[in-house]
Amino acid sequence: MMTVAEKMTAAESKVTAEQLAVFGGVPLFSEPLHVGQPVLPDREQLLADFDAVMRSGQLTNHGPMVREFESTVARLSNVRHCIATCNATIALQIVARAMGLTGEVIMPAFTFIATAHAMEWIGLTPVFADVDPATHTLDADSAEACITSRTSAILPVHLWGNVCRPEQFTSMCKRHRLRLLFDSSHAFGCQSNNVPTGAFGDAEVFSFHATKFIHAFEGGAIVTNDDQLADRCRRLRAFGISGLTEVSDIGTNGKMHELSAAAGLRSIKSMPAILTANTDNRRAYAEICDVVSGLSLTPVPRGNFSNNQYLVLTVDEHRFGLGRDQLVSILRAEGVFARSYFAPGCHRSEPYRSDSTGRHVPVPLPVSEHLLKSVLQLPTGMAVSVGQIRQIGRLIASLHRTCHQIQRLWSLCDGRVKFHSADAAATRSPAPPVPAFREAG
Ligand code: T4K
Repeated sequence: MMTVAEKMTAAESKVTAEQLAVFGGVPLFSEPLHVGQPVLPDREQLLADFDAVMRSGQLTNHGPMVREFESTVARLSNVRHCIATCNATIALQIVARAMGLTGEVIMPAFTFIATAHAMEWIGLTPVFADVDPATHTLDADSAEACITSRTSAILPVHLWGNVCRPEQFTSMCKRHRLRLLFDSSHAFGCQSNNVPTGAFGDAEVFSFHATKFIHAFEGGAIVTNDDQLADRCRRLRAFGISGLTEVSDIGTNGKMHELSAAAGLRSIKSMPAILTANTDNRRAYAEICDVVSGLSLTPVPRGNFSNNQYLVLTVDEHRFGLGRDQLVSILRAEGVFARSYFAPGCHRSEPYRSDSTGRHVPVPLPVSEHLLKSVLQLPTGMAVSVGQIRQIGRLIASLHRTCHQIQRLWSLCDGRVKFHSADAAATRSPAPPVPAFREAG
């Protein structure tokens, strides 16, 4: 039986491949570190806010907390209207309906499935274009090549908080008379050339899901400077009702409730501290990439200010010595719950992959295909310390040093070490060690 101190030493010094948890060694972290672990607000303060909501008796239907949340988000985004919703997926649907979109909507193939499903759910056809290799956001030329007489809108995504070049898409949409809607789920608090996200295009949509930079447990928001569009979104968010009884539209129930708004407001108060932690963490991860060949950190585009909520690494298998899926499996076994968002890609997910008409994928997607196989996201946020990132750095450096040994052991395991291949089973705890390995070796 190892003592706690011995266990810690063993976990800290992964000098040889045999010491890796994936081959039966002691995991580096006994409590897994996650991508997107929510930043919890101060409990006392949040409970006091909840108590105020309860005492007011107004639990939902656009009460004072939601109104304050909306005005705060609008102010921070420098935009006239904010329409808070129960999540970003519903927000995308509401705004697409409010814009009167029809036919096809062009979006990146490399995004969370909600971008596509939100459109498909309301009878629109998602059309997937490729992304830029440096920023991972929608490639303007590829998007333009997808435009047909059926296209009604372009839906770029500020992926990882990297703000798409708005002027490029604005002029393209003007030229082709299309609506421009940004999926800004990752980009609350980000800026492009000192302009905050929120006022680009006809409208933008933020997500305030628990895993996001700023969260309301669940939540979303539509932001726009278009007065008419905002009015229509407000109506569609609440059943299409205008006034007390009159129904003027087919609406849904997309409202945010008061407790969510209270949590969102608390989260916004922590924004400076979260930004500092994310920036420090980014710096610590950048130091790892500086010294380990074959790993690169997705850069923040020039002129952008990022909330740094996602730390995205690209693995060059040839130079690093291990493939992305292999690295994710090894890290997870060590308690570093890396993700491989958004493999296998929207175009390879149902119902789009089985559609035989080809209408979803009219252009080649080489960059998306490459990124879907080579990028991973590492834990960050306030739940992860710079010290822990340095431990991850030492581990990764040692993986690179011992990659040949790892590959040899891996092949000896003869399939007992499972390659991580998709994030479907991602919420499971780290893979159990492979006890039979040493017999094989
Ligand atoms: N567009 C884009 C580009 C998006 O990325 C998203 C959502 C949307 C639209 C739609 O936004 P919403 O309709 O959700 O507002 C997450 C989120 O569910 C989803 O909001 C997000 N994007 C997507 C990228 O990721 P997972 O698969 O990461 O969630 P999960 O449950 O695996 O959580 C990650 C880790 O965080 C867990 O391993 C443990 C920890 N965690 C998570 C939650 C929810 C906690 O500790 N506590 C928690 O409450 O999906």
